[in-house]
Parts: sequence; C-alpha cells; structure tokens
Amino acid sequence: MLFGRGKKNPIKIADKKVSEWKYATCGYCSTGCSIEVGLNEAGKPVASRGVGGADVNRGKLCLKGIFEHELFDSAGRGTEPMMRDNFHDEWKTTDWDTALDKVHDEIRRVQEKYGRDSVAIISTGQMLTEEFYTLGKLTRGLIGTNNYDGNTTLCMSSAVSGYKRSFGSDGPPGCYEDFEHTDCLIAWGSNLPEQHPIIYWRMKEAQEARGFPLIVIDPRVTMLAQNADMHLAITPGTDVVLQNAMMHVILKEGLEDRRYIDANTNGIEELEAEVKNYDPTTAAKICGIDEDTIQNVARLFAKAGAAMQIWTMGINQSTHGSDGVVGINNLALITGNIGKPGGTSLSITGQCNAMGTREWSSCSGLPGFRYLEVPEHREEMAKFWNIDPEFFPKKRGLYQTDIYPAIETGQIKGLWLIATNPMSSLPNTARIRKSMEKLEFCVVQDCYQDTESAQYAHVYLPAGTWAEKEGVMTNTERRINVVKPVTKPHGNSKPDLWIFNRMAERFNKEGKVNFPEKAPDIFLEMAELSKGRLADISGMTHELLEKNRGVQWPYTEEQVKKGEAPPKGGKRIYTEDGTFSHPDGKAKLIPLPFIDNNEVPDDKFPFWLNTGRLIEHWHGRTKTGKLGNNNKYSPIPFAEINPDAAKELGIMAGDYVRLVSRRSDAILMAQLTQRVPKNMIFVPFHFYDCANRLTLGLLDPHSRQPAYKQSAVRIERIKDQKAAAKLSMEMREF
Ligand SMILES: Nc1nc2c(c(=O)[nH]1)N[C@H]1C(S)=C(S)[C@@H](COP(=O)(O)OP(=O)(O)OC[C@H]3O[C@@H](n4cnc5c(=O)[nH]c(N)nc54)[C@H](O)[C@@H]3O)O[C@H]1N2
Ligand SMILES: Nc1nc2c(c(=O)[nH]1)N[C@H]1C(S)=C(S)[C@@H](COP(=O)(O)OP(=O)(O)OC[C@H]3O[C@@H](n4cnc5c(=O)[nH]c(N)nc54)[C@H](O)[C@@H]3O)O[C@H]1N2
Ligand code: SF4
Ligand SMILES: [Mo]
Repeated sequence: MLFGRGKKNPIKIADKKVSEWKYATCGYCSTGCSIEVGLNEAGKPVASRGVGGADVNRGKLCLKGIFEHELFDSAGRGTEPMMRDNFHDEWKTTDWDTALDKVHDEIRRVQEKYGRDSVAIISTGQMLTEEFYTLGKLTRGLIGTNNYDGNTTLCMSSAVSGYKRSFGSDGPPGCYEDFEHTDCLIAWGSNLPEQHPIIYWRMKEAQEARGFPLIVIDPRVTMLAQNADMHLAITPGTDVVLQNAMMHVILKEGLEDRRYIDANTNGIEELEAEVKNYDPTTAAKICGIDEDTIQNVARLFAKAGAAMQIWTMGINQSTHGSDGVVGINNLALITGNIGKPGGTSLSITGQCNAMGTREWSSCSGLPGFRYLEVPEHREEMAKFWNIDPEFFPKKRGLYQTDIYPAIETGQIKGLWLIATNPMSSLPNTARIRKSMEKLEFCVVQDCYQDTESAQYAHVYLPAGTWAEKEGVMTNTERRINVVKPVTKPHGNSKPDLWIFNRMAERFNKEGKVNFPEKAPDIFLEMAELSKGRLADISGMTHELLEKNRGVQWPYTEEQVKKGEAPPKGGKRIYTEDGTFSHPDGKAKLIPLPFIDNNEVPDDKFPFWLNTGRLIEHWHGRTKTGKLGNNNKYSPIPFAEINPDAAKELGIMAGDYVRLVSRRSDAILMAQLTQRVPKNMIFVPFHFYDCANRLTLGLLDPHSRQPAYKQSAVRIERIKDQKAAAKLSMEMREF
C-alpha cells in the first residue's frame, strides 16, 4: 500500500479545555523552567506548558515538564497519615494530630534514652526553600540533633566542598547566558541533553550562533558526546589526572594568565610543583587519553578568549569528587576564567531545589552559608531565632552517608526521612536494608506512600508535592523562582511546610521561637537574614519573582533603593578582582595528588559498572514510573553492554543477564550498544533492586559523596530465560 504525502492525516492535538493557566516552576531538575499548569472548568489540572517570557526556558519544556500535571493524582500518592508498632505489621490509618504527636513523642523518647544526636533527620533537594528553612529552624533550634543532612550528599556535596576549598564559599559563579559569550566549552561527566534538556537547548543555540568547540569528557558515548567536537572517553575516576596534565601543559607553555593569578589567587608555586609530575605521556597511561589530545585540549582551552567548564555527576560521584571540582576551578583560575562573560566554572546542579537547600536548610551549618564552626554565626542565628547559642553544636554532624553506618553500629536509633528514598538511592542496598531494619523509630514523610523506604517506617506522613504547595526554588544559575499552589494537596496530604509548622508547635510549647505560617512571610525572614551575605536576596519578594519569572541572587535591598538593581538579578559572582570569600579575598590554587583508590575491574569482575540516568525517568521512579507517557520509554530495567563483549559471552540483544558484584547480584535485560566501551556496563539507577544492589559507593574524603560511577562487575548469561524474566519482575514487587 502506498502512503502518499497528501493522504496522511494531520496530527490532532487534543483540546484539553483549559479555562485557566497557573504559574509554577518545574519540580524535577535544577534547570528551573517556568511552567504553567492548565486547569479545566472543574479546576482539574489537565495540561502543562512552558512560559514564553521566562529567561530560562523561553517557552520550552522537556518530556518531564510536559506531563508534570499528571503527577497530582498519580498512583501510589499518600492520602492519610498511617502508623504501626512494627514495620512487619499492617499500616493503620490515623489522623494528623495522633501521627504528629507520635513523631514528637518518639523523637524525644529516643533522645532522652540515647542522647540528643541519636535521632537523625535526612532531608532533600526537592522541597521549597521556605520549607528547608523552617525544617532547619526546627531541627537546629528546637529538636537539637546534629545528625541532620540531605540527599544532596549523594549529589552536590563534592561541588559544594570544591567551591568552598577554592573560593571560600559555595555558590556557582556563572549562568546559562555564559554559553552565549564563550569561546570554548568543556563538559566533564555531564549528559545535558538527557539530564538537563533545556540547558542543553540553550547551549546548542549559543553554539550554533558562535561555533565554539565543545569538548566532552565522559567514558560513555552519551548524547552530549555524540554532539561534541572532541569526545575524551576517559578511564573512570581519573579526571584529576587529566586536569593535572592539562595544567602541566598550560604552565609549561606559558599559556596561563599571570596577571589574574598574581592578583587573585594563592598557591601557584605549590600547584606548579605538583603538576610537574603529570606530563602528558605519564598521564595518558593513567587516564586513557593520548598525549596529543591532552595537549590539544589544554591549548584550546587556555588560548580561548573566554573558556567555560560545566560538570555534573561524572565528577561529583567519585572518590576524587571534591578534588575533581577543585581541579576544574584550578584550570579556570590559572586562565582567568572566573566570573567573566563566557569564562566560568559552572556546576550543573541536580534536583530542582538542591541549591535552595545548600543556601537555606542549615543541613551542613546555619542559614545563608553560615557555619556552625564560626562563633559569630552561632551567636547571630541564636539571637535571630531567640534560642540559647549554646544549644547549637560547635561543628557539623554526620553526613547522610555516614548516618547509615551509625545506625548499623547502634549510635543512631531514630530516623526522620523527608522527600528522599535511601532504599533505592544509596549504594549497596543490602547494607541500607540492614540499617533500616535496626531502627527503633522511623518516620517517612513523602508524597508517595509506596516508596521502598516506607516499608521500614513506623509512621508515614503524606506530603503534598510541587505545585500543591507555595514557595521558591533556586536553580543551577542562582535564579530564584516561585511555585504557586495550582491545586490542593492530594487526599488528606499536607504541604511539607504545614507539617513542619505543626511539628514546631509540639517542640516549641512556650512559643519562644517564631514560626511564620505562610511562605511569603518566611521568605521575608530569609531576605532579612541574607543582608550583606554572598547570597543576598534582600531586594526580592514573591511578587517580584513571579513578575520577572525568576531573579538571580545577589539582588539586594540597597541596589533596589539606589535604583541600581539589575532587572533579573546578579548574573555572575566573583566578577571583580579580589572578591573571593576566603578571608584575604583571594581564591586558592590547591595541588591535587592522585590516589588510585577505586574498585577497578580484575579477572573475577572484569567490567566497570557505570550508573546514571535516562531522560524519561526521575530517580527512583516514584513519580515517572506512574506516568504512562514517561514510563513507556523504558518500563523495565536494562544494562547497556558493548556488542563485542556480548558476542564473546554469547549474549544476544534482549537476553536476561545476571550482573554480579562483590556486594550482590541483579537481573537485567541486555541492551547491546556502542555507547559503552567493551569493558563497561551502564545501568540506569531508576529501577529498584538493580544498580544499587551492585554499587560499592566508596566515599570522597572531603564531601562524603559516594563513588556511584566506579565499581566492578561480571556478567553471566542466564540459561533459563523464562525463569529469569519471571524473577526480574518478582524482584520489583513488594
Ligand atoms: N531525566 C532526568 N534528569 C535528571 C535526573 C533524573 O533522574 N532524570 N536527576 C537530576 C539529578 S538529581 C542530577 S544529580 C543530574 C545528574 O546529571 P548527569 O550527571 O548529567 O547524569 P548521570 O547520568 O548521573 O551522569 C553523567 C555522566 O557521568 C559519566 N561518568 C561516569 N564516570 C565518569 C568519570 O569517571 N569521569 C567523567 N568525566 N564522567 C563519568 C557517565 O558516563 C554519565 O554519562 O540530573 C538531574 N536531571
Ligand atoms: N547508582 C546510583 N545511585 C544514585 C545516583 C546515581 O547516579 N547512581 N545518583 C544520586 C543522586 S545525584 C541523587 S540526587 C539521589 C536521589 O535520591 P533520592 O532522594 O532518594 O531520590 P528520589 O527518588 O528523587 O526521592 C525523593 C523522594 O521524595 C519524594 N518527594 C518528591 N517531592 C516531594 C515533596 O514535595 N515532599 C515530600 N515530602 N516528598 C517528595 C518522592 O516521592 C521520592 O520518594 O540518588 C543518588 N543515587
Ligand atoms: S529541563 Fe528540567 S526544569 Fe525544565 S522541564 Fe525538563 S525537568 Fe523541568
Ligand atoms: Mo542528584
């Protein structure tokens, strides 16, 4: 049968009968797209669209944003609080007061019996900033445990640590507009087209206009690598060696910016002495990139008028994560590429509000990039919150990744999980399961009740999500944008802010500490606290954020009063000489000796295991697994295997295989692809009981972030394919 052009039916876009559009900011990734949710006449969310006038996305959305309105009533949402005495028991529905009283009483019981720090609180990068700030006040000011951290330790802590070591403070210096000014872009371990599709689109548009070279450093042929001018398929975990070798070339050939180095940095002599050891010939043997390529990339980067580096989890999730970030910063500093248009070192953030938690949650310190270790910061915050400064710990407590071992050893007995699902996201599931089973008390506060971690909870608190709530989020480029309540929280679930405020009433019986009820008022409190700090937001209000479709910090009251405020906030930080946050105002150049400490392939486990993401899914799929339009692209777990390796092992495309690591095993479907080299397997970590059964997750010494991307496995072909298919499905039922 012939299909003539004229005979094709035109694509019909269904009329969703939207009667009103409401403003929000996307709640998935850190790109920070402005979104509008369409409501029909009955007030039901039926559509999503990008906002044309928004600086970030200029009308566009990716596959996740387009279907985000389907989340509100998706399967598995929590509707009522639930309780039980033992995690083996059936859940019993209860009312909010009973559930909240129980959480309060259990936290205090455990603390009285085992000490203040025996309860841990683990938060997230997926709430609104006012919620983070309120939880921080409750935890630091009233509950008083020091073991309070976020899932950002799995994600951004290497970036935070690297920024602090280099510049004296967290805070990404650049912005997306830098793509429009750059002459050279290096992307380290970042797969923008899949993980940050709209940032990718911004980058691609700029590249088409300016024609700058794109260099991608990633062991896998990602979608970004396919679009690169040069793809450097680096040996996993050796980025620091490549960075040192590039600096070796730059300094040896006199391509550095001496004026910038002398005026703005300390430590050039020590750095020079260290990178002398990394001549390209020696480095090539370790990092797998040939010496000519190392030299070419180093020269291209150093000779560019403005050169930009971005990175994501290929750098952060490594035993050298923090060092990798410092290495990127070193490269930027010695070439004078910080804070200038197109010349920057920009960490691409992960979760929608991972930046907000870094700025305001008090997880690793106190609000507004204040530290527990600094007496003046403790005094200032204690006065502001009306608490005794002595109540604050004098240094930060355990990182998230150290909390689970502390549960295993009995040091921690109670756990409050908020918008994070460690059973699916932490490495080495078997060990996390053991910890969860040992808890005397566990409360899970999540918008879905069917999470793997809720299986181990004694209390479940159903939370609202995304645009069922009101507040702000900060994106990758320090842009704060607002989320408005588009619809009521599902069932009898409540906004996280409401839950924290009701908990605060229980810990704050005398009413000493003030907890404003409404997000815009909390925002004003934060704005007050931000005055004169790096992340100064004192000129912002919710109304301004909505009107401007987001404003970048800093944006100060003083600028507004003088009429000098840039309309959309501060595009860059560290723009002027000598403005870094170390006490002397200078940035630090830090030598990075390479220590080879990863689990590497050997005879028994001959393949690298690399784990990461797909465009259609979000983390543990609590959200995207329920949305047909997302889930249909990859409904079942799979492993990418190189066809040549598969041939040697007798594996055909679509076969079920067993991956075995020193921790455990997992059954997945083989997808044969040249995306991975012959000695590597790539497994998306979205599916429960797959990637993280296998991962080792050694920790970075500075950031305590796990090396999710480097461990070793072997592949076994399964003889009985039918049984394997059945087992693979059963493993995902609970
Ligand atoms: N669709 C979708 N988008 C997301 C998310 C999601 O779940 N789904 N999650 C969000 C979050 S929280 C995050 S943190 C980001 C993550 O965003 P990305 O970091 O871009 O995504 P990943 O797939 O985790 O890893 C990126 C790349 O690191 C590479 N890599 C592995 N080992 C190394 C190495 O040793 N060196 C180098 N240079 N590269 C290496 C991997 O091959 C992979 O291609 O995505 C955000 N966006
Ligand atoms: N193997 C491997 N593992 C990894 C990674 C990897 O690359 N490889 N990446 C790591 C990284 S970068 C990250 S960020 C982590 C993510 O790890 P997790 O934080 O565990 O991932 P999520 O599945 O996003 O969990 C968030 C939970 O919050 C809930 N939630 C969403 N919105 C709200 C809300 O508004 N309120 C409340 N109360 N709950 C809400 C969701 O239903 C979900 O259960 O995974 C890490 N794990
Ligand atoms: S790029 Fe990120 S912020 Fe934008 S629509 Fe997609 S998931 Fe949402
Ligand atoms: Mo992340």
